[in-house]
Amino acid sequence: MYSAVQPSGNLTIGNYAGAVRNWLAMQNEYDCFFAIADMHAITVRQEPAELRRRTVELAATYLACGLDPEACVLYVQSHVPQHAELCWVLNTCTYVGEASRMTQFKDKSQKHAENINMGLMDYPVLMAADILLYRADYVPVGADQKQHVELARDIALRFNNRYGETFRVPEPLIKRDGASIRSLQDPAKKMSKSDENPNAAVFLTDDRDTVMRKFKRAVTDSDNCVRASAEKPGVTNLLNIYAAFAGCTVEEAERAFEGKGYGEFKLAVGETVADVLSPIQAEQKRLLADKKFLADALQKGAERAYKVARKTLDKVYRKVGFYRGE
Ligand code: ATP
Ligand code: LTN
Repeated sequence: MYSAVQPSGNLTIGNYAGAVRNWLAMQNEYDCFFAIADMHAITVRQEPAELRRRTVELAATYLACGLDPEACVLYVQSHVPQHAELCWVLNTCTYVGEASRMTQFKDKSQKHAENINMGLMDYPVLMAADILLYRADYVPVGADQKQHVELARDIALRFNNRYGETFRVPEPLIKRDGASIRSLQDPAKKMSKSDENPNAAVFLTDDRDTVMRKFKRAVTDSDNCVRASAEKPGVTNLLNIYAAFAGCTVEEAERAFEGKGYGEFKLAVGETVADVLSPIQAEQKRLLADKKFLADALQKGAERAYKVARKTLDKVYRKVGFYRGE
């Protein structure tokens, strides 16, 4: 199992509901690799000191959410050089046409029109390298990353056809509930940690008052009936969030709020989210006070990742015909 998050900002409840939450149950069942994708993060401009700080903070968040560095391999992508090396080889098995058709590339090109760099287009190929290096069968992600995992599958199949059986062909694992949390200010957009409107996203670091305020201001509609439907994207989003954080289904949440108004519903969503966040925040704070522990844990993670990555890359280099000395 392989997944990653970019240290491009504070984690949102979207990242938690769509990704990290689902990893917790899996860490004891599968061989799991979870990375901090700092090489992906620099495809949009990052302030170097901030990127460094966010990388450690993300490690602390992973642990605070309940990932156990003994049970899974937790590491920073740039600590393992094979990611960039495999990406180069996979670039030669990826067509410019398919990379430029990726939805995220098109979205980010629009959002960062002044900086459409090669890395932005190469993003899914680096992601394929991440996944294929560890021979992952499953990739638990939010719905927005499905297209990228599918591209990784195509690249793996293409390489295997050209050079002989080398890679496992991965599958995306996308939970129905919580896979696509929307912006609280514009449900047409996904909630994103790099949204410029601070009220659009609830961050794992937001205190109770901030969480309550953001939900209170969340966009809904005027009919005051708590039901999920395509015509009510704002309320549907809040129901999804409630279900993900209360640990129930959307149908159960609808039943719980039958006959109740939006005011009461929004309060309950806020309380439920804040109740999940407060122990995570306390633990993150405790962990961040011990930088040495975090650095050691990440170094051990990188060593474990490196062993697997090196083996795969050696095999790839042999398959493509790179001279290895004998
Ligand atoms: P950025 O805004 O910097 O592009 P992001 O918030 O979209 O970042 P990523 O680092 O790209 O977050 O994603 C990390 C994981 O969280 C991925 O598995 C992704 O699918 C998931 N994810 C991101 N946003 C959401 C969301 N709104 N709902 C559910 N899952 C999400
Ligand atoms: N692009 C992913 C983060 C990511 C990832 C991965 C996810 C980088 N490498 C490998 C799954 C597998 C994102 O969530 N935006």
